[in-house]
Amino acid sequence: MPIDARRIHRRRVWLTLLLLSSEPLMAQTRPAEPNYDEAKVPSYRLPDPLVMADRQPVKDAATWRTKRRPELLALFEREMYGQAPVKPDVLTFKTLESDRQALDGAAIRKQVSIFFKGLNDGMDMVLLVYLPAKAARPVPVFLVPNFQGNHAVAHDPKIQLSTRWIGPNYPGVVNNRATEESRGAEASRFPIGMILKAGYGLATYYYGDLDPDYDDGFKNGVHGAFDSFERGRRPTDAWGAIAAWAWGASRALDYLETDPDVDARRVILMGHSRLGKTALWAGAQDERFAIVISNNSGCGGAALSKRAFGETVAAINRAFPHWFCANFRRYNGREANLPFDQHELIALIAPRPVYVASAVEDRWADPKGEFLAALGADPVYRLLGTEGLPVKQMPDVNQPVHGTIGYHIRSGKHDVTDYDWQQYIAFADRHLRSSKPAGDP
Ligand code: GTR
Repeated sequence: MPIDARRIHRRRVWLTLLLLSSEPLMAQTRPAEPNYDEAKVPSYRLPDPLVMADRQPVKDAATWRTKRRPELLALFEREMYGQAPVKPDVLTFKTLESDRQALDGAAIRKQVSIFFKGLNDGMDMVLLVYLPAKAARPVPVFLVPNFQGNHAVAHDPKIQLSTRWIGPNYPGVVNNRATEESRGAEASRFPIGMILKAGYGLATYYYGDLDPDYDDGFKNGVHGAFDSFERGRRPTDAWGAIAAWAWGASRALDYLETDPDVDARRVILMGHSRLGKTALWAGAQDERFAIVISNNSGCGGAALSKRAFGETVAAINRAFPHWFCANFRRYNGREANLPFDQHELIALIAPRPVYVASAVEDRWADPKGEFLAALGADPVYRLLGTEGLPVKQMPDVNQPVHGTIGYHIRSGKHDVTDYDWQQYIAFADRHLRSSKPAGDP
């Protein structure tokens, strides 16, 4: 064949291959209209958290603990979030800055680098900690990952400006880097004054310290640093970004355990939206967290997947292919095949107090699905001797319910508001103000 003809032939073959390969892909990725109609929610059966995979019933706390809980944990790990490495034994901490007169004397501030490989090699996360200056120490602490860098949680010029990649649409971010204009941009979600006044500390880390939130083929962040797979082939149950951000929450707690000003047995992990998903997964795995709070976490967080209301498994995997492990894609459009649902993720936190919060206008996150998942966890909480969720029906708007499972749906949109924080502080007071941390065996 003459060279030109060969070139044309090659191009034809290539085009045919491209068409063939992209067709199923296009069919799969064509955005489906989200369903917001209750009448169109598919009929589904929720798996019973108190029945083992081999259909044996779970009748006592010991069977839950030794058999069912590990079974469920492994299922979520394999099919959804992926497997994260264990705590590195070379973890080290370095206090970058501390001030016992911060925020006009109201707070102790600390900024601590947590080096994952024990080296100052860029593989670290920076934890920002504020503690009430006047409270009796050690104090309980809310640990809350942030979206825009530690400098964005308060108008405090002493907070180190993050130098990492940051999402492009945030205030003051230029070329995916923070500028001075970024300071305090996320402050409305971190009412530090309210938290300190209630006697709690706040610890926060930028989730992008663990893994930048875009699909980079798992080259950057902790994936790049820790992954070494046989022949470079990434297993279908390798950790996604949510698992990495959750792993960071546990590393933050590793540090907090060493801080004499902090009561590490009373650390409340709270996260919003994708970081609410993160909080639930971290809290499910790491039983050191005394309370776990999911704020508007939606699909892949507190909301039941099988309802396919608002954001669906296919929609989330399509928009964020790096969030979950590859196995989770098998359930795109096939929620009925999921051998678990998110009520069982919440149940993994039992008997420790857990709080699920929704917002009326946050239909994308399926508030009803979030409530039903909290309710679906209730039998496990009761088996373990707690009061579980004290209601069977979804409460009215702005009528919080605080059992061992807490729930509220507030008016307004997808966000974290002072109202939400008032509930979280009241919930934490209720469970942690006694001498013995709740859920302590
Ligand atoms: C949305 C996503 C949600 C939620 C949210 C957020 O785009 O579909 O699952 O995580 O982002 O994190 O703000």
